[in-house]
Amino acid sequence: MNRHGHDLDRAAATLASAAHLVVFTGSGVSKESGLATFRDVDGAWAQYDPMDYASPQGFRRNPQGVWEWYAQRRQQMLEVEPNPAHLAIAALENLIAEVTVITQNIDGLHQRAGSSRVLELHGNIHRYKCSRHCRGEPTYLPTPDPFEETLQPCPYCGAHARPDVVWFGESLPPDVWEAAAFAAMTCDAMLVVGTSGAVEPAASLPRYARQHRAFIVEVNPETTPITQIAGAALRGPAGEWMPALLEAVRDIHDAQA
Ligand code: BJW
Repeated sequence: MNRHGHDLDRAAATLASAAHLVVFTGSGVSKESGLATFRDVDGAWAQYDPMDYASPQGFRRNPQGVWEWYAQRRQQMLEVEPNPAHLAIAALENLIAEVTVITQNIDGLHQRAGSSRVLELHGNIHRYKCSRHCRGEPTYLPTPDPFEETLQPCPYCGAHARPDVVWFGESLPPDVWEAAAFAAMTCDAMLVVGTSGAVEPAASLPRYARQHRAFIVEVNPETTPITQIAGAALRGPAGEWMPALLEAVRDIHDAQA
C-alpha cells in the first residue's frame, strides 16, 4: 500500500473512533468552488497588497476601493456553490457525535453545505458593522444590497460602514476565539483543510490540539508548518480527499454495525 493509502486508513480510523472532531479550514477548502486563496501563486495577494485591502489603515486610505473589492468578492461568493469538500465535512456530522467547524473563511459556504456548528474566526462578508463602532464594538448594521458598489454610511453616526471581517492588526471576535481555542484543546481529532497556517492566532489552533493529544490530519496539496505535527497527511485537493475520507469513515461504521 502506498503512503497515501496508509494515511487515509489512519485518518479514517481516527475519525471513526472520535467523539469530538474539529475541522479547521482555510481558503483552500473553497478553491474548488471557484474562490481564490490568498498566498498561492494565483491567490488574492498576488494581485492585491494585503495592507491596502485587509487592514484598517488601508480602509482609512481608500475606503471606496476596499468597499468595491469586498463587493466584488461578495458577488462571487454568492454565485458559487459549496463543493464536495464542504459537503463531506457537513456529512461527517452523521457519523461523529460532535463536529465543530472552525473556519478562517468569510464566505459562508460551510453553513450553506449544512454544517451546523461553525465558528467564523475572521468574520463574515455578508454582515456589516460601523467602522467607528459608534454603539459599541461591534455595532452591526442593517444589510445593504449585497451588490452595492458605493461605500455606505453607518445609519447611526454617518461614519463608513464596513464588512464584518477581521483585518491585520485587529483582534478576532473574543467569544468566537475562546470557543475555538476550547474546542481545539478538548477535541480527539482535528482535520486541517486548505490553510497555509501563515496567519496567527488562527494558526496556533492545531498546535493547541496536538499539545492536548488530539490526532491531526492535514488535507492540502502542499506541505505547511502544520505538517510537522500531523499524524496523517492527505496531499491533494480537498474536493477529492474529503469525499474519500468520508467514505472510508462510513465503511468502518458499517463494518462495526
Ligand atoms: C488547497 C487547495 C485545495 C489550495 N484543497 N487546499 C504572531 C506571529 C507573527 C505575526 C502575528 C502574530 N500574531 C499576530 C500577528 C499578526 C497577524 C499575522 O498573523 N501576520 C502574519 C501573516 C505574519 N495577525 C493578525 O493581525 C490577526 N490579529 C491579531 O493577531 O490580533 C491581535 C493583535 C491586535 C493588534 C496588534 C497585534 C495583534 C488578524 C489576522 C486577520 C487575517 N485576515 C485575513 C483577511 C480576512 C478577510 C478577507 O477574507 O478578506 O484572513 S488575511 C487572509 O489570511 C484571510 C485568511 O483567513 C487568512 C489565512 O489564509 P489561508 O486561508 O490559510 O489562505 P492561504 O492562501 O494562506 O493558504 C491556502 C492554502 O490552501 C495553501 O496551503 C494551499 O496549498 C491550500 N490549497 N488549493 C485544499 N484545492
